[in-house]
Amino acid sequence: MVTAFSIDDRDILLVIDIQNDFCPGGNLPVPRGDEVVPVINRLAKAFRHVVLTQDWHPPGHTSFASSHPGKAPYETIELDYGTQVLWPDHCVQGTSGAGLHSDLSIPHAELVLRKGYHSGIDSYSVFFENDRRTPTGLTGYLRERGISRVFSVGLAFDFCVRYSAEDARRQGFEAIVIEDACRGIDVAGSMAATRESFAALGVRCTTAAKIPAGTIPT
Ligand code: VGL
Ligand code: ZN
Repeated sequence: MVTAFSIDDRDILLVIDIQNDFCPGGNLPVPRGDEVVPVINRLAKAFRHVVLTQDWHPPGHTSFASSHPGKAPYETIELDYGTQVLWPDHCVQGTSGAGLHSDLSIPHAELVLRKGYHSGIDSYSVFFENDRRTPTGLTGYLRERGISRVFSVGLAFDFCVRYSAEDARRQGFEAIVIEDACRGIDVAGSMAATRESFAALGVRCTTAAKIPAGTIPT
């Protein structure tokens, strides 16, 4: 049994893409995506440092099936940087679908990081875009602030949470995913692939029960 984590100032909670479009009723709903909101609100009270992220696409983004005539959502396409899953239009900049879920309540969050704003590149990871070369700047932000452990939660487990946690690990942080504060999409075996990849890369999984209750903001 894993003992409870002790959370301190070198830890950060990365709250990934808790946006209306990824919740039931949105344009790219993750099944039961909204269920994680109260769990994340509670977890956030244990972390002095919290970063929120938003998927933030311009209209006509290359990840949208509608940008590729004859293609349907959830099909794949080959782009310069490799295979890309095509999605329904979602999280278009400035729309209500791109907004954070209205029940998310983390007033002490220190940064809201937007990603996916280059029209020709998708960005699942909050560290690097899908070309695997274009940085978002988050590595430098975390290093400069003395962070050593990155705890990830949010949507979707098998896309943005997966790629973010893996990149955190590759960038030299300890990476922990709080599984019951995530929900997945599961396209073509992506849930199983995520678990295998986490094991290979040293991304650890835990549950919200292993994070002691916190009282931040005090
Ligand atoms: C995501 C698909 C497309 C995510 C974002 O947040 O996991 N998935 N864009
Ligand atoms: Zn997206």
